[in-house]
Amino acid sequence: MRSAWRQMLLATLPARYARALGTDWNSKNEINQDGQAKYVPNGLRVVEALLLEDYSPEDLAVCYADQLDLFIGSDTRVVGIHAHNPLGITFATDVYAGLSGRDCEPINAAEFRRLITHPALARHRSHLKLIVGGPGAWQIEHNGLQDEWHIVCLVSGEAEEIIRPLFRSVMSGQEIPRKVTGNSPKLVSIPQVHHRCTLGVVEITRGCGRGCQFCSVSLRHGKSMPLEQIVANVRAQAAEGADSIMLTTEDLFLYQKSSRFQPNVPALKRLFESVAGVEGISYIGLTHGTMAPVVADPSLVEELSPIAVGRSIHRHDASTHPDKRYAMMFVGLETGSVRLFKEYMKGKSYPFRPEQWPDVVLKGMETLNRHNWFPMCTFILGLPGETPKDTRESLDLLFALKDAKWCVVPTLFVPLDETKLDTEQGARIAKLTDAQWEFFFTCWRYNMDFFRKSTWVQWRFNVGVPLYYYMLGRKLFGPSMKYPLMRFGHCPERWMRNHLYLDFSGRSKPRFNTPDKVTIPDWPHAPEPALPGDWAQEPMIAFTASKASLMRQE
Ligand code: B12
Ligand code: SF4
Repeated sequence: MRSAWRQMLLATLPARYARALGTDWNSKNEINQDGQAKYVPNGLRVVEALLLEDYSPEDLAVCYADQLDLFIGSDTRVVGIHAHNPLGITFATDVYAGLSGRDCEPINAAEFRRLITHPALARHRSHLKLIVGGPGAWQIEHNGLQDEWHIVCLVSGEAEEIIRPLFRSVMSGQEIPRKVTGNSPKLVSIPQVHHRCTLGVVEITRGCGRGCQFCSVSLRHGKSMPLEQIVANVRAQAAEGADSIMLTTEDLFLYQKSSRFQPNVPALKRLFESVAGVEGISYIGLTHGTMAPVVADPSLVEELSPIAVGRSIHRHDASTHPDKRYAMMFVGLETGSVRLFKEYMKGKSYPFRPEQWPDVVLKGMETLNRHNWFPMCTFILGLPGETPKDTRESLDLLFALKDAKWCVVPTLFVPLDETKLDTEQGARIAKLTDAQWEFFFTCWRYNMDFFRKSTWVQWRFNVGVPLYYYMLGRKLFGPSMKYPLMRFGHCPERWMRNHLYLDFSGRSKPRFNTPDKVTIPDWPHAPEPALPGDWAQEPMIAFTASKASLMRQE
């Protein structure tokens, strides 16, 4: 599967219906002749590269759950598992599985359970130690499952500087702590990867610096990877058959930026050209980006488009590119409420003021769309203290984006571990207000209208929606979801006019309009968000990503 967008969405679906939905793809992962995984998440490849500094390739295997029996034996000493989202309790994931009832596990969680309870691990428990690390490792501690799953050590945070001593301790028979948290490593500690990563992930920057309070990666120190290392990692992907690369970053426009969040267009162009120039690479994909740089420097998107759009794997009829290609990038919009924006994410709009956020979003979307960038944007519902007025402001912004070329994914606030909001209450789907339901299903109505490939699909949804409501939705969530859901099912707007906040019947106009220009304010007191990192002049080196996988030590 080459579509990140599809993988993200499928991770969130209820496992119980995976087969019916055609998403029982986990066991179809590609493997090498010896049974090892062809590609795994980049974080796991980083772990592998670090271990290869101390052990020989014969001492180590990287595989999927289905091949565990081939690699775990009486001489296995340690098994390391990568956890991206092991219990499915991050933004978005449990929301969509939750629509089918509280006891419905998302696919991510069911697959992780299948891996961690694998009989091969149980059979050899007496002589091997189980270590679990990765961005979702915190979820296991959060739900108190470390002992039930016999995990000896949970590794959180960035692990470059702790992996080797940790594994050496295990191999020499020493006790290891129940939990280790890694700090941001020096750039030189991040190794080059040896093998292929899922989706051809190649990290180009790490960390962010805009300081959003709900975000875990905001705590990572900012770095740009050296171009030589990026290209070497791209070559490692191509050498093992990858034809597409996913440039991985919290914000594409931070790559080699100056100290004031100013995009470095020449460096970005060099990056794209260098990656596109590697033999065997036909496609380039992107992970994340922010809106503010797009508005602050409109030439940026134009300059990058020949490769970002021309080498994209995505196509859509709405694109004006000759091959109908469009560049896709994840962009966190999160809210239309300036009050919530100021409270939790004011660095996101820099160099613009938080009050300019709706204008930045609208202008940024216009610029992106003009150059055939159709972003996948997230909003967070239920941020701590969100009022109906805040939700209505998000609806107003959503209304103004009605004709945009994009995908919009509503998520529910989750207090991620080690973020500034980690002690807050998470939002619950069963407690969504009328306006939040309206926001939720209006987003999916937009997506259905923009991405629908056939009227047959839409027709099936239109029929399925009332059936879902009367057979399940009403019982699980009450009447608040009724009219928003009917909008998703394309019921005539005139039936809903008196029940919903936004009126799509054409009688009212959006409150916000795309401005001609958004002016960068004069900042009298240099209010740039505090950078937690060392974006400045570190030398340069690089790193890696994952799925469910393992290492073995003989
Ligand atoms: C690329 C990416 C994806 C890709 C590819 C995923 C893949 N399977 O490879 C796609 C787009 C498909 C994706 C999907 C999802 N993702 Co994602 N993804 C990322 C992203 C941008 C980069 C990951 C990466 O390669 N990082 C670089 C490596 C080096 O970092 P790392 O993985 O954290 O690894 C380090 C440590 O964690 C540790 N480590 C890793 N593995 C192991 C294993 C062991 C044994 C040990 C000891 C240590 C260890 O060592 C590494 C070096 O320090 C991150 C954000 C980020 N910048 O990290 C989000 C991120 C990891 N994703 C996230 C989420 C929520 C998801 C989804 C669940 C989204 C959704 N649907 O709701 C899905 C799940 C899909 C799945 N299970 O495969 C969250 C995780 C939050 C959490 N768990 O608390 C993150 C942090 C983004 C965010 N800010 O919210 N993702
Ligand atoms: S902009 Fe905010 S949400 Fe995005 S990575 Fe940076 S801190 Fe996290």
